[in-house]
Amino acid sequence: MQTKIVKILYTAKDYVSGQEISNRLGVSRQAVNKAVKVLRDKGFVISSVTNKGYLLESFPEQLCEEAVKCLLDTKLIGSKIIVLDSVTSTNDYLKKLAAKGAQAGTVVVSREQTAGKGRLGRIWQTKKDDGIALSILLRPQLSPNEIGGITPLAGLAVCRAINDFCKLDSRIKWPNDIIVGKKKIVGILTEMSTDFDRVEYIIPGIGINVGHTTFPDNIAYKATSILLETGRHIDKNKFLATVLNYLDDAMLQNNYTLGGQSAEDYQKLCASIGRQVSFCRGDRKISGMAVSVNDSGELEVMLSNGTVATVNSGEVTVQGIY
Ligand code: BT5
Repeated sequence: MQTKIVKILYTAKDYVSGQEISNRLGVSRQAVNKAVKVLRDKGFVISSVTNKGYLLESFPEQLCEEAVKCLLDTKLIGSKIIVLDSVTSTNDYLKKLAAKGAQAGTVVVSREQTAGKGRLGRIWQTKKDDGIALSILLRPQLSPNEIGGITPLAGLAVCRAINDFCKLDSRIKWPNDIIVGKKKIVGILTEMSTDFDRVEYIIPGIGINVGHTTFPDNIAYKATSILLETGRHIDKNKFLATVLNYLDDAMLQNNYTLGGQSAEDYQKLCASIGRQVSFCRGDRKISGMAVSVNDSGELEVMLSNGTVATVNSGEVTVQGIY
């Protein structure tokens, strides 16, 4: 009911009487008063004037389920949203829910992670309230060898959400970083569980640097945040809703696979393409020019002998970035 009240007040953009809300929701005036009180406790600023009713003045500063839900325009992602104050890792938390049968589209978002994970056992740092850590549960009808598009599609969606909402020119550093200039603003870690030849679930986990003004010494040279890049504090709830809207669109419109228009769009936003890159094959370090990303999400690199190498995982260093 609280989400519905927020939606009514947000769409009205004017006073709405308690009676009208109770009629529209088929609940008592008392129930409406009670729900408004809960919303105020959560940080919504809702003014009330006798004979006029309620007016939504502003959303909470902190992430809040009702605020995000009211702004969602999705078919799947965000069907359920769990907002946590603190968690070890949103991916780990959601993996446990997924194993117990949680529905596709469930989103876990946390104000803080105490053991945020990067790839290959690395650490992702999420400073309380400065970062947004989120994980999304997907259950696509794909076989494990068809899921290569999920991370690029997630990157494409988040990159567009940042550029649209924050008016930034962020780009994708293949395969899973989003950068502004030469610094990382988003990291993505996709984890999955498979059952023989079927994907049971797949969880893209996304860490976004929002309000950091500083970073620990070991990453300060290569990390940035929305606040550092724009000089502005953003409305986190509106921003998160934008991210989820873009993710829903990217996953469903492309049936979770990269190809056609989405592959073209990815290439355009991919900062690695057209640059000298290096990667490892066994003990050898190989260098070449990144020329494209194929529909499986692999990076194609033109070597000096004219052959094209396909890189599907591991570390790629992009000259001039990090
Ligand atoms: C990633 O790994 O970039 C994936 C990060 C995924 C984080 C999300 S948050 C929600 C979900 N729950 C989780 O537990 N994880 C996911 P990788 O490409 O391996 O990069 C990790 C490296 O990035 C670290 O070794 C640091 O050098 C650097 N790093 C760590 N925290 C950072 C930050 N906040 N901003 C920029 N760089 C960071």
